[in-house]
Amino acid sequence: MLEKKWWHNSVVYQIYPRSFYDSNNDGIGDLKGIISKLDYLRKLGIDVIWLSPVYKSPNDDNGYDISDYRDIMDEFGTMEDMDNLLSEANSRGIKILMDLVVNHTSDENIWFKNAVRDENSKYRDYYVFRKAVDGKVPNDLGSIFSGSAWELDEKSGEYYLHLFSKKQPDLNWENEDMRNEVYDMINFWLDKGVGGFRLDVIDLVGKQPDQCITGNGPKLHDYLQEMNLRSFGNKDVLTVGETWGATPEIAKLYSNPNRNELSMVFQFEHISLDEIPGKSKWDLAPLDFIKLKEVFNKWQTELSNDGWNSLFWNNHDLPRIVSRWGNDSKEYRELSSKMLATVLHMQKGTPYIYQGEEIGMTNVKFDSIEDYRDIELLNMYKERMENGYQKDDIMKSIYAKGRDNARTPMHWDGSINGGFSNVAPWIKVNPNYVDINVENNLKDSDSVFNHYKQLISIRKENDVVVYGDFKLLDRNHKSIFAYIRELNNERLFIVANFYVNNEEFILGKDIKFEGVEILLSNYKDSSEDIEKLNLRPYEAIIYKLK
Ligand code: TEU
Ligand code: CA
Repeated sequence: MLEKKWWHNSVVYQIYPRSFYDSNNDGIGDLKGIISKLDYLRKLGIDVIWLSPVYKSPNDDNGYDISDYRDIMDEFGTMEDMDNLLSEANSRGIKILMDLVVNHTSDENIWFKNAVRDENSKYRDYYVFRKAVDGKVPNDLGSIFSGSAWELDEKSGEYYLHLFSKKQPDLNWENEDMRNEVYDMINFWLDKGVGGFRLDVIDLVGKQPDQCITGNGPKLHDYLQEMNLRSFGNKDVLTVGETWGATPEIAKLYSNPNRNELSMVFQFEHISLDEIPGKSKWDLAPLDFIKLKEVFNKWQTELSNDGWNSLFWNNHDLPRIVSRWGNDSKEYRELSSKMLATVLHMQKGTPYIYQGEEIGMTNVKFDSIEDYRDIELLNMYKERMENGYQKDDIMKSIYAKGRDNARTPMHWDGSINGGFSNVAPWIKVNPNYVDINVENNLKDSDSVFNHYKQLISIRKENDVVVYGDFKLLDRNHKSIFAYIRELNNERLFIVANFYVNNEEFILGKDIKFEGVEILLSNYKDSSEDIEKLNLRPYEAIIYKLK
């Protein structure tokens, strides 16, 4: 039996501070802006906020390049604002997760500056410097943001490793002093009362660059057990690792409570199902829906009591789900947003909502590459232009997968810039803010916001949503996602039409029941005749079986 934890029935809301709310009209979201919106989040019913990085940073990768782990980014405010955010959130029963980016730092971090300034300083070994090989880079390792993962340090003639941008030098986890400094820093934030951490690309810290091993290196879990022991292990916090390469077997290594590593991980298997296998996220393919069900089914059933799932469609690196796998046309945007939310939130695990998802925000299409800001996308654009790709094709990839889709400012109301700021924001707003915004959502009892709110309260009121077993139904149905959740005598039947055509669903005879009650639907008049359902476009229903 799984020991119960507070984060088992929690719902997390991710804030990308730069784009959430600008309190002082300089075009950049900030901590005071977040504080002023806490009551909005309380209305939604979330328990935890995951804050994307707010530490001091030159913003080569919007804060994922940290120059000082114990200070706050100037544009976002001060440490006093941060302390206020913590106490204001805590007083509303909301915990704050910090984003822990410890695979790399900024090249403007004092550690890296020392490492470059003096080859004999102890900081040199905090990073990964290697001699040139035949006057060239040490090996073929590539950066996730295009090009080589090695950058020349002119001063010494050696190369340093950067799996992301060249302003994000990788830390060397083999170095014990460096690890100790990281643990001290984690304790600094724990002492401030944070509710936990989201660990950025944590699967990379066991890297063995000389063997070209990056993810899932041999000492990865030793480091995590050491981190747990030396920092958050004796605190009742939520820790979630970002692990792109995780399989259920690997996820159990991280999240089996007996192993004292993390509470849970983000797995990305479902997120890669619309790209050409073996190529990059930019190489687009239609979603394989049967595969999607298979992947969820695997994760829902295989962790069992030896680990815990996270549930998400969106984050600051991913396109908006309604544009991706729903339908963002005027007619179907709300219906399909609610359908996607229902399919995800009734599964077993801790759900994560990314800012704007709860009002059905969509992808954006800027005509000009000049309007984009994300380093990953801009590097890819440059590389593909140089390699002779057609500009139209590159833009198609950006529209479908670019990270800036998720990073345009939050839409608060129909006023200029969606009420995010009075001045031109750091990145343009999506022009559809006029319709899609918080104010409209709060006014309308059938809004996407209110659907999310109800999904959260169904989770809170029904243990079966939190702990029930998951059973996928009719796995080969080409349009319908249906499953049963079961705990003791409680049963829920979730059925959703993923597509725009009407679809029929026949319930298996093995499922016995005496009556049904509809807990939630995205249509007003859904049928209770569940033995044979005719689902309308994107119709999604939660039934309680009696
Ligand atoms: O993301 C890790 C990561 O691998 C992503 O950059 C991913 O490859 C890409 O966005 C989707 O293909 C984390 C952070 O979430 C991301 O924002 C950072 O840029 C990155 O780490 C470096 O810190
Ligand atoms: Ca501001």
